[in-house]
Amino acid sequence: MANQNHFFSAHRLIIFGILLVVGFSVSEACAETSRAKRPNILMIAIDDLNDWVEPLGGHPDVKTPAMQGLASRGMTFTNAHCQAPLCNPSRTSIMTGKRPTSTGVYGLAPWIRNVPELSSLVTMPQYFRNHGYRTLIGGKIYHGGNGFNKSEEADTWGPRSGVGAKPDKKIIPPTPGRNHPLMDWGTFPHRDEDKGDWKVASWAVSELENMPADEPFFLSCGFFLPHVPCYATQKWFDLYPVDSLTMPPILAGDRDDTPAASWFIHWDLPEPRTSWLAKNDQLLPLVRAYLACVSFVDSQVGRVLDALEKSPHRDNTIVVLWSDHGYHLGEKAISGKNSLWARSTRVPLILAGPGVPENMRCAQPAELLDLYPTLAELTGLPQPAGMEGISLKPQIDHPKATRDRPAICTHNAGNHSVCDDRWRYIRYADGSEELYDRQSDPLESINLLHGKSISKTHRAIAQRLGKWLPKDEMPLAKGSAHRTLEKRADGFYWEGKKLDPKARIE
Ligand SMILES: [Ca+2]
Ligand SMILES: [Ca+2]
Repeated sequence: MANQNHFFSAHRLIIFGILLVVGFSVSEACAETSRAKRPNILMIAIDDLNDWVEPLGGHPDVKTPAMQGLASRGMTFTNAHCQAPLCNPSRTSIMTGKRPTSTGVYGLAPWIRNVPELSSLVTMPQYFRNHGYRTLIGGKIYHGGNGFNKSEEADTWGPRSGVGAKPDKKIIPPTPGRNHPLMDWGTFPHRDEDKGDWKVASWAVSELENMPADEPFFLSCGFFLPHVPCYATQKWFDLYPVDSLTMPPILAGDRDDTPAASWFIHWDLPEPRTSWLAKNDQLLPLVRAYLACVSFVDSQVGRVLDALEKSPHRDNTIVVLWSDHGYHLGEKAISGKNSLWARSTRVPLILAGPGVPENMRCAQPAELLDLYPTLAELTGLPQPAGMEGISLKPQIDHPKATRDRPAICTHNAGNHSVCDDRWRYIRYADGSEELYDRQSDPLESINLLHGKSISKTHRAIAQRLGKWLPKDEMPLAKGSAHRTLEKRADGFYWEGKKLDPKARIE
């Protein structure tokens, strides 16, 4: 019996051991499979691209076949808005999942790692790297580069973004202020291959062609155009003949019903105002150059998407395309960004790939900071901690389902727009307000809160949307600079200097 017992024990031990080994390798294999099977992410960011893309129909002449192709195989959010109408705060918000009002990053500086309270925020690529993704960043994803420890932000870095080939001197006449070198547009003899965005696209193509198959990847590819200077080669200008070019609707006196604070939020900028563009015959050349650059950058998006299509990753990669904010081309008396109207806040946001239906559109409000939690959900990862956006998965599954939460855009503390599926409510730091019915007034030209007889209905709508305004706003983070505006007890301060409330506005 003793022997038998011993035999049985040994036998059991062996079986147990075999089970352990088998069990271990099965669970290892499962972990490996699920890791390898997690969808990859290809994130394409575009700088200063407004809704002048085919999927959003913001300009009738625009030609963006690559973005249209992406839209046809995915979901276009037609009512998506940035959280700040400026590079650094918008990108900081997208990549950290936090609002500018929570980080205090409102200006072109600081970079989050230079702010002690923000330095340990886990950005989107870091989150995916922590979950086994190989992370790659090329071109313009973040705005600032000072204090950058590249290896902490991503595994692999591609080329920096940039203009690339430039003309010997500026093409347009000297612009107001300090004749900023970036304020330029037009064409001159050069090759597409010599542009910064061409190099960024080539890098992304090569990475896609050589991507290891055994781990999921998060590839971020950021294009610079149509950010100024809007240089493109002649062939892109030829797409937009001068004689038949459609000019954007620029309504005379459109700002007669907007408060002074609407000017203070973009007070002293290198981007010329419409009065200067008109006086210098630069309105049409700017519109044409911007369109040419949009089409050129679309062609670079196309090169990257083609490479994905030809790769073994085509069926297992989520593609997301966004722009950091919009751009005015003469509308509401300005060029540039830094406003709280649709021209500045409305952005392309397109998702495609596993878990996203083809050729769908969603008109519910969406925010760019929703991307981080959305991509976590679409890849089956746990929700990251501290997210202020919410996953867009409910809209992806049911595009017509109402989303209660509006899209909020902030330009320096106290100045916000709140956008639902019909209205836009704006409140500035001095309490002045605007309300637009985007259904009957898509150009947002009639401020329904202007004048003496404001309807009770409009007042009630403003009150309802006003409840969404951010509370407990952070003041400017340490190291804030450029395009900052503060409302102090004695008035507005632009970049630290007090504004004359009666200053002449042109
Ligand atoms: Ca930008
Ligand atoms: Ca107006």
